[in-house]
Amino acid sequence: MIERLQALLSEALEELNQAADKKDVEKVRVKYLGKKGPITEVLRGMGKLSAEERPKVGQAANDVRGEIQEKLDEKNQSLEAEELNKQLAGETIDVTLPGDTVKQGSRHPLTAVVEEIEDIFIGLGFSVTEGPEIETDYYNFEALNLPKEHPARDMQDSFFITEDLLLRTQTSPVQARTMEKHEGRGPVKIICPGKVYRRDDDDATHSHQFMQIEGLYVDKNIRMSDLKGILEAFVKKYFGEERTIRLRPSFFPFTEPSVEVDVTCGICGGSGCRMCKQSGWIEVLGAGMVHPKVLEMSGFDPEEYSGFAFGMGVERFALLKYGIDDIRHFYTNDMRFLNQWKQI
Ligand code: 2U9
Repeated sequence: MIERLQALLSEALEELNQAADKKDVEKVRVKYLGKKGPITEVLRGMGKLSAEERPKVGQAANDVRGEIQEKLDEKNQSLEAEELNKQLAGETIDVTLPGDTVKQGSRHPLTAVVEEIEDIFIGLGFSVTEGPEIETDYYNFEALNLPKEHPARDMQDSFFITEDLLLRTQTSPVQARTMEKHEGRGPVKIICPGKVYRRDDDDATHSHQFMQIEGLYVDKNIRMSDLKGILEAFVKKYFGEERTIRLRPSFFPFTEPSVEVDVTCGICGGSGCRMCKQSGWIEVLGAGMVHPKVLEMSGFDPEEYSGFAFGMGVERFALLKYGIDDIRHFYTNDMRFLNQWKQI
């Protein structure tokens, strides 16, 4: 009986040696240790053995069963390790393969120009103030001396949301709100950048949505010469020291007197060319002394205080400085256009 058990052990170990995977190992287990296997059979037949033989055979059967089980476990472990190694070998990263390039974004050109202009005015002592793009009729029009019947309030020109709410047509309401907050005490020295909206057919030089920067300086004794000095300093810093400005009389409801501001042409230097329609000048800003009614409506005494204001379209400043031919480039997100602005 003991020899038979030894033979079974050798057979089982031999078969286990040949096992290629866990399924084969399981087959060996069922064959030798299963309920119908030869070792179970030996144990069942123990009753027929003599009292002397029984413990010896029992011990031997248990030993053989234990050893087979141990070898089965070992084999399973080594198969698992082999499998894992194979998987890891298949997953190794080839560090010599070319990587995926990370596409780096950049500031939108309009943002870059707004920040450039902001920096210049901060250098001239202005603070940057922002406000809502949805405005009330009062702040967008009334407080800026655009009374009810004024043509600029026409539904044809503005995007109204309700009878009283609209997308702001200029950033001036931010200045009106800021003046109100100052409760009649100067100075107010701010620039207000932001999106504005006007009903317009889009083309190379018009957009129904564009960026404005407006400025306001209210204090005692502010004069037209202060306005001219600030705008000249700004234009020289933005376009170049060789450029100069001139003021022409104009009209805006919120300023009196009002002016339009021209800069000497950057192409011909002022002698006249196609760019400036032979005039030597290019219009870039509107400005003026804040209308006494506007000061009064926002809580300032026009007898005590005066101020200047100005406004500019950011796209126009970007077009002129960087030689862009179509305002729509700023809004159509063509990567070939946007990628050219990484350096500014
Ligand atoms: C307050 C008082 C006065 C802002 C001003 C202009 C002249 C002007 C245009 C330039 C091109 C708008 O973007 S554009 O179409 N702006 O000409 N804006 S004075 O005057 C103000 C603003 C606020 C309280």
